[in-house]
Amino acid sequence: MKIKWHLSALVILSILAGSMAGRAETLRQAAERIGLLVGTAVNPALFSNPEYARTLAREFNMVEPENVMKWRVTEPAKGKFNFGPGDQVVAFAGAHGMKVRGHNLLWGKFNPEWLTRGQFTPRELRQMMKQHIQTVARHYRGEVFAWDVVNEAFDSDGRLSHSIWLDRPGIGLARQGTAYIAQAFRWAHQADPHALLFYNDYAAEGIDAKSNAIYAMVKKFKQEGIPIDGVGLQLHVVSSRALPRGMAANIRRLAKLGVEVQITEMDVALPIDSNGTASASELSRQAKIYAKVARTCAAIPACTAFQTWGFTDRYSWLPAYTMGKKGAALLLNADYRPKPAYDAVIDAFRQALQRDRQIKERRIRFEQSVSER
Ligand code: 9MR
Repeated sequence: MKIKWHLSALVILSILAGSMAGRAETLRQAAERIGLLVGTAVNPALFSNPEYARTLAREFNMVEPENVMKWRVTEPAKGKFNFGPGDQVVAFAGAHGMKVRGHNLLWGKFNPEWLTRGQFTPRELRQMMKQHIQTVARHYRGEVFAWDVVNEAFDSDGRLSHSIWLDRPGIGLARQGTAYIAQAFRWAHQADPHALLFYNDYAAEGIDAKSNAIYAMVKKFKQEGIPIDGVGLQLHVVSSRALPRGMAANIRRLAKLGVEVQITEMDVALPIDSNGTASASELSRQAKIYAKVARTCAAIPACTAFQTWGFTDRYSWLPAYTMGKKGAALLLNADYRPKPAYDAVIDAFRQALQRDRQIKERRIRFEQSVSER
């Protein structure tokens, strides 16, 4: 009788604990012990799915809308703002004690057609850029703690990408390099003086032409008093390629300029079969890649957040983007079960604490030094 009771209790317990049975702590708990934000991109249309919502609230202490704070959604017609979906993200975060990272105020791509096809003059564009940045940043004042103010403005060779804001036709600063980016940061700061303001980009995590250009920009902004607080390193990586060299050195040199670094969009794309499944060896290769990035970030006080671009393989931008060739890129599989990468990231956070018992305090101190700028 007793044995039977124990058995059924065990069965019930493991059903309750679901896929997390046997694990000592969640990602969120492990991150909090080292003062790190652990986040994910989210889609508020999925909050009504109980498994999505439950997993999200349990595993993360930060969320970032994957799409709903982008220009196309927030200003779908000129001067008409739509904050509904973004507000849902803020409400979810509030209900579960999570922070909200805003993404993004300005980007040269994926803008609404009324804007890209509008044939506006530089003067008009300047006015629209200011209005957009300030209306959105003001709406979320006190709710979004950090903004990607400008997203993906550089080419891989370190030159500024052509865009509607820079030179097509631009806001009137076409031959002045990063001046339009500086302007975006000034306007965002006016609208929300307390939000941390980030420049965010991909393939700029190691030391190369692109990250050098970003470094040079941040240095210049700091010298000129342009309000920049951080650099977002996206970390969209592919399992078949080695991680960029010099990531720790890149983070450290940015930190010396007095800015935070956040890993903002990590995923590790694997080759998948027609069911979306990756091989066991690919999954373990993926775990190693995640571990390396998580270890690097967790150990450096200036690295204040580790975020992935979604959390379940069920919803990832990659399969659609690669026409079914790549996917399985996140920490949980399509059934919300933890993958080797999930355990590897928790282990990385734990190791950071074992190696440096003061890491949490150091991170908090670094954050304070940035917000006191
Ligand atoms: O994952 C996002 C996808 O759903 C959108 O269609 C796309 C265009 O808005 O943006 C994707 O997210 C990108 C992010 O905003 C910036 N860095 C690269 C991300 C993946 O493409």
